[in-house]
Amino acid sequence: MNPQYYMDLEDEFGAHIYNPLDVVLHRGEGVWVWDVEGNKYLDCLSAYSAVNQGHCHPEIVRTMIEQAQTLTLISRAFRNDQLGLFCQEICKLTNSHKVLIMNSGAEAVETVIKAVRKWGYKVKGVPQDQAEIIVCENNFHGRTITIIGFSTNANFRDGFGPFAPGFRIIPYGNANAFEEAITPNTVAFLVEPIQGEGGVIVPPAGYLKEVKAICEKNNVLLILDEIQTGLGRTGKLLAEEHDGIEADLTLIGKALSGGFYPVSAVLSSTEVLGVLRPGEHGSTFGGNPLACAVARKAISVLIDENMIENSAVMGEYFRSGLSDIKNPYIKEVRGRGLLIGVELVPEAKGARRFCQKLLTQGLLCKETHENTIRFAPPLVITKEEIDWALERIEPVLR
Ligand code: IF1
Repeated sequence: MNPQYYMDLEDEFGAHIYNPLDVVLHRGEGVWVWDVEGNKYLDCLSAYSAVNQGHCHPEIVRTMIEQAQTLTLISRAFRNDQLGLFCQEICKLTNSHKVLIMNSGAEAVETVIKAVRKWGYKVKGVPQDQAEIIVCENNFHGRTITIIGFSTNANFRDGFGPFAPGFRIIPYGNANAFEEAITPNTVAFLVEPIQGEGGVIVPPAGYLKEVKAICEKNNVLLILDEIQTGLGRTGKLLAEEHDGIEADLTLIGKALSGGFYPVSAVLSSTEVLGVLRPGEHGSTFGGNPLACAVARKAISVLIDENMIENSAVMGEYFRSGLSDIKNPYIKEVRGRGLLIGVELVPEAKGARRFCQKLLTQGLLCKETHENTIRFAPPLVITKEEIDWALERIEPVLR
């Protein structure tokens, strides 16, 4: 069928919560996707970094089919033979002692808010219901009421109040502002190592290291939201490695399942996650055998096929290729690994029209924060595929 048929159906029966580009996709393989008319595109968004392993990775497909024919969901009222193996593997990989498995990224964020508040009351001695969590301007941590309550983006929060109290907003990238915002009731600092939706904002070198030291001095927990930056996206398993630190709690999601299934996780220690007792948290699908089997395989192909190293090398190559484009429209090329933002000057009149033009040239990109084009292809991308992309990006930006 022609794409208009699908677009009309979606527009008539689907809630209009997105403003998608007019392309109807049908199939994906590696970095490539095809629309319903057979046109081929290089995916430079990777479903917002949920498809780091490439579309429909054959190994994960095989594992998903096998597990789906064996056991998918039996609730946490009983144990299953995939959860313990997944918990051990993900803890060992990230040097964590305890992990709590959830489904969406926002659920992991909501979970960590519950855990650090309870830690504040039970361990730090903060008075009941007085816990404060510090967050940054331009943050993106999900779409639930609690989370949009501390968003600074009017689009994400207008019309959805009233919101949950207990959050304090500071500028991103400024360790002094963080130290000044701490009170005796502060239990945690929730921050992205690189602000994805905020426009691929990389903080000053050493920011996270400074922040970690301030946390330790003030008995405040550092929560790094690595749901977008984690699992190889920035050229390291976790973006925190660029600063040589370990967060007290780390959130991962998206590519944790290779884009096959919603799986998220809160990685931490016994001291913090130990404050949650049986019956105090949970979810129908959290930690189910299908999710765990898929996630185990998604992690193992990420490591075995050397995708993290490839992200570092190809990210460098892609960023330098973009920086070589001499064009008055380009204000800055920034990012780490294969999380790249090309910020355009205001005279370029916004990034969306370039994404529309790139679409006609066979590239799928998404603007972030009106003036920045985000380039985040799957981590399996090759040098030849980047050259193919650059050959098309350069004339469009001219
Ligand atoms: C949408 C943005 C990206 C995230 C970080 C938590 C979550 C996300 C750092 C929540 C999710 C997604 C959500 C999706 C678009 C996309 C997005 F534009 F919204 F902000 F990537 F930048 N922490 N980001 O990036 O995870 O509940 O979605 O599984 O909502 O439009 P989720």
